[in-house]
Amino acid sequence: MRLITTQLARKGLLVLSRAAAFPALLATSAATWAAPGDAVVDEAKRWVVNMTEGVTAVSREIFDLHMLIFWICVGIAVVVFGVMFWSMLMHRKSVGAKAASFHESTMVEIAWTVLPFVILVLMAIPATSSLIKIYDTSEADIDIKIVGYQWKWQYEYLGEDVSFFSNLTTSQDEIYGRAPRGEHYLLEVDEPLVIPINKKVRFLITANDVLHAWWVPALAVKRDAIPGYINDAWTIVEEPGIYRGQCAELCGKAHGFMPIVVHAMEEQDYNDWLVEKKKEAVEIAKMNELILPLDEMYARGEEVYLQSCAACHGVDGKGGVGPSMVGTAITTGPMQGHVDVLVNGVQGSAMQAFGNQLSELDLAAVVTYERNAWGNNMGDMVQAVDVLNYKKNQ
Ligand code: HEC
Ligand SMILES: [Cu+2]
Repeated sequence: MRLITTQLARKGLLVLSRAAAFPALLATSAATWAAPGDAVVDEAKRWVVNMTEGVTAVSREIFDLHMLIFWICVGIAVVVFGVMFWSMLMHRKSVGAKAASFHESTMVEIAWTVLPFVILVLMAIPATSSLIKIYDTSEADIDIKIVGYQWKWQYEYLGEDVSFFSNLTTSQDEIYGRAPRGEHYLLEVDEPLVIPINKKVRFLITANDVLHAWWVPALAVKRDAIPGYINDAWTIVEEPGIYRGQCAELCGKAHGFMPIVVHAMEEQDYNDWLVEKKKEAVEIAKMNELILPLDEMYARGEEVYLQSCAACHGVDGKGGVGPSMVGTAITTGPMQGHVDVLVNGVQGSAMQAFGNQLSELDLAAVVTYERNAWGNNMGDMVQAVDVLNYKKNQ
């Protein structure tokens, strides 16, 4: 009996220590010191000690749970250390204390098995109820598919024909210390995810290449993005504002360079934005019919290159993760092959297919740029319509 209770007691303690770790795990999803939304906490408060409360009912609930468990832990610590220090002080040898000679008290062993168990169950009740809420993605007003790429995010508004990529806009100069860092260093993008406030937005999260994780602390949303799987999460933001986050799964060289920016706005503003976005898509389609002169294609191509390619092929085209673009068989070879690499990528390498990521015009521009930049001086060019035809005929 005694042996059994001792073992039980050990297990009890083990379970208790696990239980203590559990809220901490939960907490990371709402967490902490990374990048709270601008509307709630200004950047100066970025490194405060405690978690931020966030801006949704769920994030506040996770925060409250975190505080509750924290105070339970504090209570346990006070009692345990209190008894320990009191015993050491009051029963020390110099005041003539005599050690008791009993061994293995069944009463005590049962108590320290049952007590942690009860505490554990009490902690599990609110934790489970929060978990159930976090995972209840039913009855959403808006569905947004989020796809992680090396190294950017794509947002697709399901049923709305609106889809775009969100790229880091922090300049290479800031990154390499040639310019002072801006306020939102590495937490700024060209196109934020836009959502309306007070609507249930469901995120369907997946990845195109390797594991990523979509994490916005202020919304208490953190979900793995896994190729071939779709994970879901949801949020209802109550306050308009800009909330920032990051990829939270080590995904390669530029893992730290694929931030998330969520712009929550009034429903009317959101609807206006959506209409504007749809118009833009029509305009892009129209632009694909344009025939532009070389200098315009070159200038546009340079922009595209710096935004989408320079991270791997280098600002100067001399390479990095990807090979040099200077005078290669592709960049100074037949046009067809060059367009093919861009549209279809190179299977099994970091060179992804840009066919669906960039407009035909941008694809044509970047090919034109590469063929004429860095002394490649081919003097030739591709137009959007050529890329369009290439796509159609393959
Ligand atoms: C994630 C890193 C990455 C990004 C971003 C990237 N590339 Fe690449 N690229 C590569 C790698 C790696 C290769 C080599 C593929 C192989 O052959 O194995 C490559 C190959 C190429 C080639 C063929 C090179 C040759 O001469 O053999 C071209 C052309 C090219 N990329 C253009 C681009 C352009 C234009 C962009 C931007 C729209 C771009 N790449 C974006 C990694 C990247
Ligand atoms: Cu990532």
